[in-house]
Amino acid sequence: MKIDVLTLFPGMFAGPLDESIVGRARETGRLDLRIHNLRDYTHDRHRTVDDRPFGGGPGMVLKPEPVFEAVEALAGPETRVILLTPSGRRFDQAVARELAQLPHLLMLCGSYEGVDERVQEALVDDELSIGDYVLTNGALPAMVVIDAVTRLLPGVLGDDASSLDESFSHGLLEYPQYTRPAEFRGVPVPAVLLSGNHAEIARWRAEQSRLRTAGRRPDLLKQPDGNVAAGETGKPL
Ligand code: 4FL
Repeated sequence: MKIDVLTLFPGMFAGPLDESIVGRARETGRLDLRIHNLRDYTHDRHRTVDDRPFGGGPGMVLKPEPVFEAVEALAGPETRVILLTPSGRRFDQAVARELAQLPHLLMLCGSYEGVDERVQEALVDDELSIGDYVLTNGALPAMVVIDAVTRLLPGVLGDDASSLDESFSHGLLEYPQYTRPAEFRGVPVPAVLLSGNHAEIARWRAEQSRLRTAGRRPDLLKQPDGNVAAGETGKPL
């Protein structure tokens, strides 16, 4: 997959996307990620990217000209142009799965100020929010989306760390995990996990997932389309 990012803060992307699984996906060519400075698409001496809002009010608004020029230079017919904004649809695992199927994403990071509405109208295919809070700009949300999408790309996770058997792929929270030692500071690992009885272990884990989800995230049990387990098998939770 190819991902282009348009941002006022390209330096924020150095580091997080060079490490770990995303770093390896880039090294192996499964992710072709390019970070672009929106200021490079200005032409005036001050490299102006924003201006005061018509109608008054606080803050500044991203000007349309550099954004149009950049998107027209970077997007093709296969591109999904995504604006990261607190007023977008909520990003979740289902959206990550949807985006992971696409050949090319162009992610536009707004500033806290906002973007001239003509950009959304003419250029943006999809507006995404990672949650109900306001950040200083859209760079961190873009990195969150890139991370969640990259680990779903073919060949990025090994069989060991398959994305199929994990939290949210079933629409439920993950069951508790333990590793050695079998007793730590007087606290034992649940005996069933040491039993070698794989059917019993699977039953215990499913039960733990259900209890955990009901206790911590009852909202997940109520939204049918976020829930792959119910949606695909029709089985009751
Ligand atoms: C974007 C917050 C997506 C949450 C400021 C500029 C934001 C954001 N999700 N805050 N963009």
